[in-house]
Amino acid sequence: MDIKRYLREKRSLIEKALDESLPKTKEYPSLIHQAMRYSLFSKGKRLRPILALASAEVVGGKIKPVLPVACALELIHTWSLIHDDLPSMDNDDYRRGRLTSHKVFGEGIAVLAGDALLIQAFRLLSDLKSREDRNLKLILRVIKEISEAIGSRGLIGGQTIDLNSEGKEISLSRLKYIHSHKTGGLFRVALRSGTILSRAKKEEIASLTKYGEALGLAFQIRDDLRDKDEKSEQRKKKATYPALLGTKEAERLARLSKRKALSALKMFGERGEVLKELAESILDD
Ligand code: GRG
Repeated sequence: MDIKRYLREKRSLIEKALDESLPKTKEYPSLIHQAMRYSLFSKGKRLRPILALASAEVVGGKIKPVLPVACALELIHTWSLIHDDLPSMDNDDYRRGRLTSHKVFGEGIAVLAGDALLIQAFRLLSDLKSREDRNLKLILRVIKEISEAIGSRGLIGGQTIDLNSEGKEISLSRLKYIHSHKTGGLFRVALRSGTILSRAKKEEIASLTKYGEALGLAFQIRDDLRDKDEKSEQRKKKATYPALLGTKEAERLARLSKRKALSALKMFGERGEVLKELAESILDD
């Protein structure tokens, strides 16, 4: 399968749907719409929406009913990045190859742009006019799972423990908690949303959940390994897999997680090929 072509096609679908999902820049108050679009349309890889669409295809579902959920996940991801970059969090000046939102628009507008993206995600998820009634229960289930993945028991919980661990030595289980909640949760729910909306069987949902969890962990360790030589003061305060386990052990854990992700695809046979290739391209080792 030609994964590069697959990614190009899916990205173009997603970009168009994302554009339609937000108010135009000119709409009053223009400043907030400008800030929302500035962060959303910088160079994101769109991994979470692609995973949601691919998971639907793997279980024989259609793309169209999953597209609003895929976009909502990207809006949510962008909210988390804007807020993660704020001076009170990671204090980063650059994101996705350009200045962070607060550097361009000021801290107040950056906070609001993140909030507005998060709220627009739920507006999109609950936009039922084009949906069939028989899907309503499934959509509610997906909204619930996404809320759980990003609330105080999910992403915000992970960020809380991360903030509270800065500059301290932490255990491996705490590090795992931080990353499975900060990063893993959105991967996991992306895979689950696509399969739930495609009316997949329980065993299929369970296997793709395992794939999402293992992929999320491997992705986080790879990201830590790539950043490990970065010397910023903020980065040095952070606990990472290579800092805690050493580079070799972190690499071993990343390989192990990748193998786990791939073995969760066994039951799908050839249909799982796209997720296999996606894992290879995301983890590129
Ligand atoms: C909501 C207050 C608040 C905080 C958010 C979850 C979180 C806390 C922050 C996530 C920020 C972060 C840097 C997480 C590490 C995972 C990671 C490498 C994210 C970047 O994901 P990519 O590579 O980014 O998919 P692109 O730009 O391609 O979308």
